[in-house]
Amino acid sequence: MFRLTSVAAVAVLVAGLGVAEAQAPLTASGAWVREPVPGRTVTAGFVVIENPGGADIQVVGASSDVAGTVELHEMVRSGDMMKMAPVKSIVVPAKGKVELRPGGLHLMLFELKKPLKEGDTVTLTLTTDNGATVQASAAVRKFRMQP
Ligand SMILES: [Cu+2]
Repeated sequence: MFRLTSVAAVAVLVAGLGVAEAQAPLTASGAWVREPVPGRTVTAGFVVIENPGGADIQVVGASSDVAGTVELHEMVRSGDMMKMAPVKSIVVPAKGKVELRPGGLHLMLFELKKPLKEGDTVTLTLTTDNGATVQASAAVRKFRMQP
């Protein structure tokens, strides 16, 4: 019994070290994509990215099975208007998270390969600065402004 426990403890320790050495993976949750305006081939995607590791991780790119190109975007103030602009990377802080949401950071999906309707599911893939990828299954939803 003692022996079994020790082996398990060592295995957990080794697995833990392995993850820390290679790279702490990001997790993606709550992903969704806005139903595009009919006839448009561009839309936005949102996801919460968490970094359980002890070092900051940069997301440097994104892709999707339904889009020709995906860019990382932010909203910036221009006079009294909010405009969106591409960003090179999004830093996910160690032991922290970044929330991509309407009005803030988001993914921009261009060259949609098919019309997307509420209820569809698409895949979003994020690429980190060390070449790792994390995938999220994103539900297509209509975006309704809060009253
Ligand atoms: Cu955008």
